[in-house]
Amino acid sequence: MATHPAPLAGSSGQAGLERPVDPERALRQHHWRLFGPRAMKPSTTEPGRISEYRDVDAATFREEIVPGYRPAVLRGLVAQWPAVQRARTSIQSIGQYLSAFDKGGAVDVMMMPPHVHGRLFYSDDMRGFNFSRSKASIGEVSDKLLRYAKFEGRPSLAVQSALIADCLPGFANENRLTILDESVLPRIWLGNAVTTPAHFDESNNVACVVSGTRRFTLFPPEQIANLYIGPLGHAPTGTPISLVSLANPDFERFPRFRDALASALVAELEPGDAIYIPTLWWHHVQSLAKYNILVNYWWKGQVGAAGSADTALNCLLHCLLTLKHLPAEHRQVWKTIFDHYVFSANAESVEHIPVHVRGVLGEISPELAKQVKAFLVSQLQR
Ligand SMILES: O=C(O)CCC(=O)C(=O)O
Repeated sequence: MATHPAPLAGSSGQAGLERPVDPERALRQHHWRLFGPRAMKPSTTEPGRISEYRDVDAATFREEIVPGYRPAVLRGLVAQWPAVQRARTSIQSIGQYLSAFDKGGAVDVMMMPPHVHGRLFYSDDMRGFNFSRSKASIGEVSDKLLRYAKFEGRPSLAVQSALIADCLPGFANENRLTILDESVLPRIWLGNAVTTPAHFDESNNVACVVSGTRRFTLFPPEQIANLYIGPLGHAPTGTPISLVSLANPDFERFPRFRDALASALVAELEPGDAIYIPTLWWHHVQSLAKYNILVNYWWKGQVGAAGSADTALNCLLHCLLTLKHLPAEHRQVWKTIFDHYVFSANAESVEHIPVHVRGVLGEISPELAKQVKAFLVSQLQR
């Protein structure tokens, strides 16, 4: 057996411990405990499977799948991509293919020591994270992964959501996704066996597996309380994550996680397959091979087209600052006000106001949005 490979340059953080357990097996065991033998039988009606489609076209995707607001596996969606063909040949072949597009653009690289077993997480005291960061080009990361693939007990490497236009110019011309508008820009996720803990994104997502195998475990948005979500503004992957290890759940500390598992949906994707993850659905993603590539497309708003960068999480932060500490009866009134204007708003709630003075209660033009944002900035600086 070869010796341990040299790690990437970069300072090392404290590392958490994670035993590598097959999460799908763990999930089945939990189903067994919760539902008994019926839940163990593999069948087409087995709970926990995501609906599967083959040969999906843009119309089916936009008119049937997206409006359902349920995840869907899109088998073989990008099977014809040259990148997928190369990945099916060998990891060396896809590595060469990627490197040919590399013009030296640097991306963020996360590196975890071997004993972390690839789970991106916090450091033990949760002040920091269990990985170090460095910069490298995609070609450099790919070469390192190919070298690491020859060793056991290797460090874990992950490049996450790097804009392909910046780091691999030309790749997107040869590997096109036909079900979305071209304004939705692809991003690359490159790494070895890495686990991204359950989190949500404020965008819809089509994620396409190019190389390796990826296991997606999805939880419906309403499972938030059962997932034990960590800090809002401080998370290893940007958006808040579940603190529970899916591979090795601590049910004493996180008892409600059993309920989350009961509603989890699982899919395993091979090169050429894709998954649609609706916005705000929690997703836990495990890359299983020694060399994995995902290309994903995030969009907001209108189906399939690039959307605005506004984030409702900022709005939540502002609410936490301003509303959470009010007396309960005042919060209740604000709940009614928010319902009236936002969550249950309808045409009736503003029809008594002349159109030309409705302001933010009417149609919000780009110009008005700009003015309101400038106003909010000035208010927040006081
Ligand atoms: O593949 C991964 O590790 C995470 C992917 C993900 O979170 C996403 O596509 O939004």
